[in-house]
Amino acid sequence: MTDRTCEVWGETAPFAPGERWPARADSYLTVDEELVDRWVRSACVLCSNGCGMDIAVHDGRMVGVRGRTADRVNHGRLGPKGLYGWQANHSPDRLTRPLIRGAGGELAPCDWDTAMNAVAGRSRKVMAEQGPSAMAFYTSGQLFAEEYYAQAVIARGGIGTNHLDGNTRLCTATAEWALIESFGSDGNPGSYTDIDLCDGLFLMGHNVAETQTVLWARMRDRLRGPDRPRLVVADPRSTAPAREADVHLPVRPGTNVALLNALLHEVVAHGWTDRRWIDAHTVGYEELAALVAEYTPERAAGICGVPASDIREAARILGTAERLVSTVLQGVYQSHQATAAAVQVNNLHLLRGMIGRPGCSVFQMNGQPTAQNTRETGADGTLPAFRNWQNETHVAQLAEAWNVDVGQIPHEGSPTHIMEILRLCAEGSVRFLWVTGTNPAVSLPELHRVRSVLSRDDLFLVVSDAFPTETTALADVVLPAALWGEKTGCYTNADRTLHLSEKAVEPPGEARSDFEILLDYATRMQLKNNSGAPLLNWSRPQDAWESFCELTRGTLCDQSAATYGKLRSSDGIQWPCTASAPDGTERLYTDHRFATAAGECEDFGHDVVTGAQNQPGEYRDHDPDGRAVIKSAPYLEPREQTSTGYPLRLATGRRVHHWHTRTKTARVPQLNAAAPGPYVQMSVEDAGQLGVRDGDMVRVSSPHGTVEAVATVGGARPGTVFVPFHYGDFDQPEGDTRMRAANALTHTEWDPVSKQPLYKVTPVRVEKITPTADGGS
Ligand SMILES: Nc1nc2c(c(=O)[nH]1)N[C@H]1C(S)=C(S)[C@@H](COP(=O)(O)OP(=O)(O)OC[C@H]3O[C@@H](n4cnc5c(=O)[nH]c(N)nc54)[C@H](O)[C@@H]3O)O[C@H]1N2
Ligand SMILES: Nc1nc2c(c(=O)[nH]1)N[C@H]1C(S)=C(S)[C@@H](COP(=O)(O)OP(=O)(O)OC[C@H]3O[C@@H](n4cnc5c(=O)[nH]c(N)nc54)[C@H](O)[C@@H]3O)O[C@H]1N2
Ligand code: SF4
Ligand SMILES: [Mo]
Repeated sequence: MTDRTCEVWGETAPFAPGERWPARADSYLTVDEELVDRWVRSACVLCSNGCGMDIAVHDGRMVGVRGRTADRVNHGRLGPKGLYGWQANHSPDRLTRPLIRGAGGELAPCDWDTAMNAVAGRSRKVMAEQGPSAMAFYTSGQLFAEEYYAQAVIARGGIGTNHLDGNTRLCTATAEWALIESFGSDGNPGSYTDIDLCDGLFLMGHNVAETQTVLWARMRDRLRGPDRPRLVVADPRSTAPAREADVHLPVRPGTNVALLNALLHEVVAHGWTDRRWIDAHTVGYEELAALVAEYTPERAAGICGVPASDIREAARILGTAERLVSTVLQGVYQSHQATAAAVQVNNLHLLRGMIGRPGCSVFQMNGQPTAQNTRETGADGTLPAFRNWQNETHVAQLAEAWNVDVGQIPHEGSPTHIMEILRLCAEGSVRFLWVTGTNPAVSLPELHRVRSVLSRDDLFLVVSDAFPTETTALADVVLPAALWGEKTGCYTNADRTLHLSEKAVEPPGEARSDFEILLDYATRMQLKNNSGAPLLNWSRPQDAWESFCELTRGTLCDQSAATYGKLRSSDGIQWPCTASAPDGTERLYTDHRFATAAGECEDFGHDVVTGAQNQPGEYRDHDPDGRAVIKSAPYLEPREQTSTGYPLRLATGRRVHHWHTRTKTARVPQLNAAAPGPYVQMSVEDAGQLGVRDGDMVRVSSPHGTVEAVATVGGARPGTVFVPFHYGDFDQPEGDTRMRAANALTHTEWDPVSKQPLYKVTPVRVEKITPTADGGS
């Protein structure tokens, strides 16, 4: 079989607008197909694309995967992570027993009773001494919906703390908030089938070819087919999509708002707007038009470092396309002014009336496979099923569904974001933190600070993971978790497609699903509803799913007809999925009525420049009542400026073969071999000036820390440095003490609206490390 770590996207299958994307059955098996005992329905969990796949089982073990050709998302295709990634489940160093830190300071194996009694016992002690707001939970974008919902009910309805967040905060908090600010609610309006129909495609800070390989295959097959869409890519690096683009805008990192304002300037100036549509379905147009009038292509060219003529040409493509699809991801979300920039892409679609109809959508993209569910179930910065914390009726609905008092559910302020939770830990006011399915000791910014907070003596740290990680090393109790394939649950991809993933094999040793662990905790904590019954009255994930779906009834994300039975017989269903739309709904807002009415909206929104929260009274007085809200913003410079000491800008991010902190992909032979170590990508010009050649060892320094790795020269605009954030120290070769984690360089700062940390605008300098005579450095 072809080595798909090299042939990342596989063969092209060009297709014309409106045709079905040809199917292709990708598979990888480690045994002969005849030996497969059964195929178990699932979907990939190694990015937000959510490709439908089956897991092959032989003798009680996973032995491979195959894409499902009928699935609406991938038509059978799988990328390298999807094909090979499952092998991590078999890693010999899986956590198979709970661990507890003994008097000597070492983590030692123990039984579940001992571990869970320690967790519940400490919870009760902390709550008795300091109250529920000394308790915090930090979850994931990689568990299943049922698990997040259990977590949300425990924290918000049972413990009564507002300190519950997900690592989705680092990931797609800005997607969530950009959708809320413009349309009143989370949930991407369009469908992947819009890619099959579009004649204009805009990728804004999204390296889709490496980060959602199957989605790129779909785009590429349109680009290679008849009537190809015209493609605009904004990215400081010449990524694979940039190389296929009609216009590539290699903007200076951190200048997105200036670029987008100039593109909107051109759209308005040339009358590429749909005024009737704007007047009927939006508010805020006049302010935007007045503001972008100042942003000529020449002015933006000076800020962004790209030719004004290219900005004009890009605007012409976006302004004259008849069916436009735009995607936005971390090049926007992890920069300063993240939400302010992301909503400008929504505005492009609103100005052109290109939303809620075939071939037209903005995708505020997701990254993690189940981040959408973290957001929908209320396991991050919003309440479950898109309930607005400032809307008393919404909070009362939750209290009724859970049969608890309204006062039990904290809603005096916006749910606490992780960077704030860390600050509370550092201050000693949070003394219990349970981290599930995320590795903050590598993925949060300003690592030395994060690691020192997580190591505090007065903080009881519980970590649920499947592998030993940099974070489990700091824990007081480690709980061994079952992984995907070893448990059942649902998740939703970036175009609202739901899949059910069934348990294929038993977890190793004593590992348990997060669902079981959370139910056990709720029992030990004796969490009860007002009738004295268990607050989480469930025994199986299916019970939690049914309960969650009931809570969504009547909301934008209504999933009341998406039963396990329905999902078992489907090839991916897009919510809303209701009695009147049992097979799901391809597009939201087809009637051009948005979710902005005061009684419906998920949040009253913010000033996208300052982050100031809108107040309910003020919102109701100017109720947009179903119209989308156009929010404008002037360009502001990043707070941390480049200087003679730190003349370059560091953008951190991803490469195709690795997943995040590599806890899975470092344990997959094919993927690890394809990308064994970190590197520092720089422009030919900067490297030339510093005398750095490809393969030289370099040191990158920021005001916050230092990283050392091999230089890769080329592919970035001058002034930009790129370091993948995948490499921590858990598998660092013995004796090698160099810091490899990109987050040693980043700092503690976040977007004022979404509270997403800034990972792509750090000022740095690069120096060549001269090898010493003995070969060391
Ligand atoms: N292989 C792989 N795939 C993944 C993941 C993974 O770890 N590995 N993670 C998944 C997750 S959780 C996420 S969130 C997604 C992220 O997916 P992406 O957002 O596509 O990935 P990144 O590499 O973080 O950043 C995208 C691009 O932003 C560009 N960029 C940097 N600064 C700027 C700027 O100021 N303006 C613009 N316009 N662009 C800029 C970078 O050069 C980079 O190419 O990927 C998902 N898919
Ligand atoms: N510098 C920099 N930093 C970044 C980013 C960047 O671009 N640059 N990107 C940010 C983004 S977008 C993201 S999404 C984050 C990702 O950051 P993390 O969430 O820290 O990354 P992962 O390595 O995916 O960590 C997930 C952990 O959960 C475990 N796990 C997997 N499945 C399960 C399960 O079912 N149950 C349990 N209990 N554990 C499980 C895995 O073993 C792993 O240790 O990093 C962020 N940090
Ligand atoms: S594109 Fe994403 S979901 Fe699809 S196979 Fe690759 S990693 Fe998995
Ligand atoms: Mo992410």
